Amino acid sequence: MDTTRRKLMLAAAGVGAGAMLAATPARRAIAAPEFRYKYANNLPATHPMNVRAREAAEAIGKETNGRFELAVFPSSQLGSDTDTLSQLRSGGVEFFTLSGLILSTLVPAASISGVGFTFPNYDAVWKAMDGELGAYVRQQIQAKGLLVMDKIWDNGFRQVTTSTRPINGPADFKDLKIRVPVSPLWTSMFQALGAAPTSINFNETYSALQTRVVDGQENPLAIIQTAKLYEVQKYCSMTNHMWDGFWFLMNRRAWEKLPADIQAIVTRHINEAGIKMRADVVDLNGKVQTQLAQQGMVFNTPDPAPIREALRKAGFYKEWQAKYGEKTWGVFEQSVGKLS
Ligand code: X2X
Repeated sequence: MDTTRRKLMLAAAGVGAGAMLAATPARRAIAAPEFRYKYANNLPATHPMNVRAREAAEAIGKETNGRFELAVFPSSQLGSDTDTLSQLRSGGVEFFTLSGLILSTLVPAASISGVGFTFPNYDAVWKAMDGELGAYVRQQIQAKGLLVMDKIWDNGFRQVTTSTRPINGPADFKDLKIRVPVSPLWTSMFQALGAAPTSINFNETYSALQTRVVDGQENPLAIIQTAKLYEVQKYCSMTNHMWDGFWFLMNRRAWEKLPADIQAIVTRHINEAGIKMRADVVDLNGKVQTQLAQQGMVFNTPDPAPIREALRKAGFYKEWQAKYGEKTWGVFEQSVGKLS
């Protein structure tokens, strides 16, 4: 190496070291956190998921004296669900809430809570998801190298919206171009109903509806409202065809880096936020229908029985029973009762 180059390199190293030294006291002065972890999700900032997550982040900051900062990224700001799941696995993102149905691309059993018309009401949901079925799914998630909080966060019971027609019964699904999240169970269910489902991540759903790539979608009312889907949809049919929830997932290496006291504080506040958001979502889903109607949506409530029967006739339940296998299906039926 010639001397000029060596001198330049030494100079560069010197500047670097000097800058680092200079930065240290400044950073102390503003009390930079020891840990700054990212929490990504796909919902608008106004949805209870993000309202409660921001509250939890603040409480965690206070209780750790600023040692731990939880940075909340709503609206798929860090990427689509599919992208974010990869980032979570690689450690680019530390926390992520994801529907069990979408997570099933990695953990097949995780979609089981989304089998159509499983839960008659929330009592049945929490009994299963805070009970044995949830524990079983969490085990399966951990077997794939991810960690997960105990309390699943609520998405809600899903309703069908379209720009073309209401769903009064199974016949109205025929050839309906409907957006579904990226998940084999979702696609299979709407195919069984005779619809033409397309897998689209949530961050592209509004524009897919607006440009008429698809004519319909299905989501709980709280999302139809907060994501403004009513702007690009006309009919809302209260099918309650499926309950959906979000597992609060964690990158294992990132989690294991945290001291036990910080882990305990984060765990407590995240689970508490999950419980609070469950109540908010139920509340919002209950009261937002009036608002959506004022914004021009036309509501109807079809009888669920013939829709469920159409699924059964198409062999949907049999097919998925075989796909999950005896073990998983056994835990499922123990939790929710016999399905077929
Ligand atoms: O993608 C959706 O429709 C959403 C927001 O409900 C889920 O995350 C499953």
